[in-house]
Amino acid sequence: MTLTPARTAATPFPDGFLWGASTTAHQIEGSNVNSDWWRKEHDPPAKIAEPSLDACDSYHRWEQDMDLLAELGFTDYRFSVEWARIEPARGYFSRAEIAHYRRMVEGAIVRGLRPMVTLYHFTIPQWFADLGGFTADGAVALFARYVEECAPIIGEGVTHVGTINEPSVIAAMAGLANRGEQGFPPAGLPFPDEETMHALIAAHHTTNRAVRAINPDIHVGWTISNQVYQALPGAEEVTAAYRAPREDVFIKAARGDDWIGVQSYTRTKIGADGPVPVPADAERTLTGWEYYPEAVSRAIRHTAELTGPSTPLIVTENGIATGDEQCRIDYCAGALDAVAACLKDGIDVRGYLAWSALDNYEYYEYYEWGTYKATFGLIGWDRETFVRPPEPAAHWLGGLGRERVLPRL
Ligand code: IFM
Repeated sequence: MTLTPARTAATPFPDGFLWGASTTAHQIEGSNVNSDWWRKEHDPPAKIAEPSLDACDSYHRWEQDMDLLAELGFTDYRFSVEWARIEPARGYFSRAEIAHYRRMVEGAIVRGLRPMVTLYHFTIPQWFADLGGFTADGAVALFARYVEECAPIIGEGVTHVGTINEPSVIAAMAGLANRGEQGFPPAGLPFPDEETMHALIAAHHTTNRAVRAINPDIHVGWTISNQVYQALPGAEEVTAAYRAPREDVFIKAARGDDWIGVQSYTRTKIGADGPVPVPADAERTLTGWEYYPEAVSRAIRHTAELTGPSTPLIVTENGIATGDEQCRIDYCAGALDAVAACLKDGIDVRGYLAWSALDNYEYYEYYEWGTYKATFGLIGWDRETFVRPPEPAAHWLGGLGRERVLPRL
């Protein structure tokens, strides 16, 4: 079955536009046993709905995944390398895991997929967590040493490297943990741990330089979660104050980078007393978020305002958790209309990578990762056999990549 969107294609991709899908190691590889998340998933007080276990076994099946993406028409693949595998014990770097990720980079290139590599996407080695994570003494230097050890993976043929994924969410989770709280509030993000925030910004700047030292031709950036905070009438100042430590500080830290990743899915309305929960009658996705395809355009415009014209933008995540394929196509078509409008307005958007290539270990309601029920995948998979059928949206989106056009407004 191939579903088609209501709109027809119109805007040509600019030259070199990245057209792909994103994943991350822990959410798809399976058995990430040396990571802090694996430990948390098996810790009853953490109340995680289900552990990640095998995930979709992409650690062993990455070639099939890349075959599918290339056959579908995508030209770019964003994936992460897993620090907990590469450095499972402090100072011990696994040559086998480094070779594994290098094979993935080369495997992408031979299939015509440009690899975009994330160095840190939410999971850290257990030994690093035990030290105290990013606020421990010497933490930034330890992260930088790991990045330097990734040189054989990213040194040749990798065009884009992302240092840290969604630092605002990491700082928010650290804030929750420090206060002994569990679960996100019903709207908005928890207040961040400010020490973690500053450490992550320092880690980004340090490793940005480290990656350039490995290969100055690599385009380095980081990828920022954008909650599309919208002020209700009269709440403009409250909104700006709410957003500043949760989002703007990380966007501003990207000034001067080669690019910044924009990641958005929904919006958050802010009233005089702070975030307003999504009304009960609003259309929601499987994560409980409001259905709001325009999010990406709001996120792009806000990011561009803060970084200025000299920092190109790439949509590094955008998509929807749904079991309804027509809904997935409609959401993506709406989002791409918005991207096309931003391009027409002269904003320097250099790519669109959908979240996610595969169904994966995800958010649930207002909690952190912990379920396979929130299906974001362009490609599904059977939990017994791991057989991976592409969804109709994958054929549609990949087809746009072949045509090199975006939907019309
Ligand atoms: O799955 C996550 C990803 O790890 C970070 N950005 C949001 C995605 C969708 O929930």
